[in-house]
Amino acid sequence: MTDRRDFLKLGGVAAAGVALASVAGAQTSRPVAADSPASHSEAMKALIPGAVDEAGSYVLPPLKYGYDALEPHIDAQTMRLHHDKHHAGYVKGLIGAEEKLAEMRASGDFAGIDYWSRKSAFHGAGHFLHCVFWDSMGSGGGGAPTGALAKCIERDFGGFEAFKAQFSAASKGVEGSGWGILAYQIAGAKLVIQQAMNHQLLTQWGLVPVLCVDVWEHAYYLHYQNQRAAYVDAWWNTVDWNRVGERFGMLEAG
Ligand code: MN3
Repeated sequence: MTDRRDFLKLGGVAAAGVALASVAGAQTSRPVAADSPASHSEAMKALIPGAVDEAGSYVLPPLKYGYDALEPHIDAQTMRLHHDKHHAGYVKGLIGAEEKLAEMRASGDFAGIDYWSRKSAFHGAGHFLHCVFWDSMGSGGGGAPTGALAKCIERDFGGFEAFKAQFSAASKGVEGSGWGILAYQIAGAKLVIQQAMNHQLLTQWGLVPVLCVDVWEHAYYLHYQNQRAAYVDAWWNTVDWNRVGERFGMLEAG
């Protein structure tokens, strides 16, 4: 019991330190390993843009464009509900799951481990994918990628049209709620397309999402009703290939 109290006390001190650093306006209050340059840490964080604040706490990143910026392809009301309510719910859920896991470690009582591990995976994957989703879109989007990303798509899928056909088919075909995801596979240093059910099921390990489309009904039902395919076809017009290419460039450089 003494060990546990000491642990909690230490944890409290560490938490207070982080809070004080945040109040003082420190750029980075999360310690960085001595052999890990801060620039590397920032680059890694940028892969899932806006997912955490300067203190390393999960936050809902603001949209970088207006709610109506993606019209007529994605309507403003859908964007407002999707971002402000649905995505916010995943952030709250992830924070709550991690708090519960910390409570379990502190108490030594892991009776709820299955439930809270599942919640952590669900809400965490949901939070991270939405960060990439918002960041990959913009007004005046569409077209095709250029540069290194275009070359990699050519190499790994046999051309942009073949890639687009597979990505569209995968996204339209997700059973129930989920995502179509273009991801960088670390093991093979190549691009792969995945179907995720919910946010976290059916994907390989060691993938970093580069571009993804949300095919949960909350992403399209107000405007497209049951026509998911029409939504996916229209969604291509929102893709900000410059941003997607920048994200791919960070991975390729790593
Ligand atoms: Mn969603």
